[in-house]
Amino acid sequence: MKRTQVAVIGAGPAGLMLSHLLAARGIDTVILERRSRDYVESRIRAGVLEHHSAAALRAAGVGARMDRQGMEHTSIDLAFSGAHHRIELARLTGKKIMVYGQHEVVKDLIAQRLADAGEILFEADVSGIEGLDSDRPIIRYTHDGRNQTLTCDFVAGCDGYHGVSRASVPAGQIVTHARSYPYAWLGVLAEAAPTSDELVYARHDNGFALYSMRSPEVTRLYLQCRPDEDPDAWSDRALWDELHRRLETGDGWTINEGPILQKNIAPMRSFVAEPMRYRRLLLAGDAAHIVPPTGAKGMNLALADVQVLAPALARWFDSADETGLDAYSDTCLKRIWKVQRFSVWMTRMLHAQPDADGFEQRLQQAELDSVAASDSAARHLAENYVGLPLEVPE
Ligand code: RFL
Ligand code: PHB
Repeated sequence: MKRTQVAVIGAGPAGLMLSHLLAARGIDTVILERRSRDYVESRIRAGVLEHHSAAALRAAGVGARMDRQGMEHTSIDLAFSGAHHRIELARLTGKKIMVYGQHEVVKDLIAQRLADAGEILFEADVSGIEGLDSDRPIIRYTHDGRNQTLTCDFVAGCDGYHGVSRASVPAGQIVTHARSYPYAWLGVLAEAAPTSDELVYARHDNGFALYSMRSPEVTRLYLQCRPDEDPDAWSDRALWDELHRRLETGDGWTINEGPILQKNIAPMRSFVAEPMRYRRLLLAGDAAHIVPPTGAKGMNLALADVQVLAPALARWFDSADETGLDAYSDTCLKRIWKVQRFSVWMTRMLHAQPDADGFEQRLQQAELDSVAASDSAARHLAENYVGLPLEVPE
């Protein structure tokens, strides 16, 4: 039977960063990831790193490529009522954000784990966790076509919203809070040079649109759509026409078109599991919480969780001191609920609400006008967007 100190389920940002931070503290991990290395390294997802997340990657020694190839941004634009309004993040907060794809973060972390002789088992599908009440949990997984087991002191459930970790907790031990939204995002990756230095968040009567980027050659775009929409029902022409319509405001700025490399539907939900711990199982990242993507927070929350979790686990291994682990869930959840609130606020402010009456529509307009008209309202947005303070108990 294979054995490790912390069994990490999932090689997303949460699992990889946790394993890296624990290795730096001399703690042994095995990462079990159901997908192939190639799959996780090319999965297009988030694109924005908060100021803290970029700093944490740098401090952990995995920020060099990000600093070379990532794009530091000092502002974002809101487009509504036929005009662009700049939110000057750096002027309002003294902080910047980094536009760097999640798959690049994942690549950097995998390369570093492997260079440090860390163990990542790809195509290792976890089917169940046993013994969470004992001090030797057992993980069952299939790898190389065989049923295998891994024993450990702790299980880190970093396996996303649909993973097995949260589902392994006995009924009634974790409370979940959830909201769904009557829309989703149609994501488009295009080989087209970005024409804006900043991300553009557009509120249009046809629905929200977002203009983002992955590199000086690749644009990332999103359109609000119905949750059941078939991305293939959209021709490339129809997509570009709709993107022009929603993003351009008649001030001369236009978007570049180019070959569409990928189309996908990103579902939208809010979800929080409380607490984020059940005995020897610690949940982190999307396994514990989902925010709608309008605030660009999912990857950042995943990275924030493990910055709290790694020192807490290290304390337990060093001196059997459980105070960090006891505080883990409350420490994270306090910040997670603020981030959830911001993400919901941004979502409601910027999406066309299918069931909104005239009163709701005017409130939404007033919300946007307030942010554009007042430095303090803009600062509130900016402070949340660049990232709320993260207290990491050491
Ligand atoms: P991940 O990245 O989903 O990783 C979980 C991993 O667990 C594996 N797994 C299993 N492995 C073994 N056995 C099993 N039984 C397993 N079940 C699952 C999975 O294969 C996977 O590799 O979770 P993590 O690490 O918590 O990271 C969370 C982020 O991925 C997520 O929050 C963000 O991508 C959300 N998000 C955004 N976040 C941002 O911070 N900024 C953004 O700009 C942003 N944009 C987005 C987003 C998410 C999107 N989608 C697709 C939902 C844009 C989109 C379109
Ligand atoms: C992205 O580039 O994928 C992105 C950027 C900002 C968001 C969401 C996604 O709010």
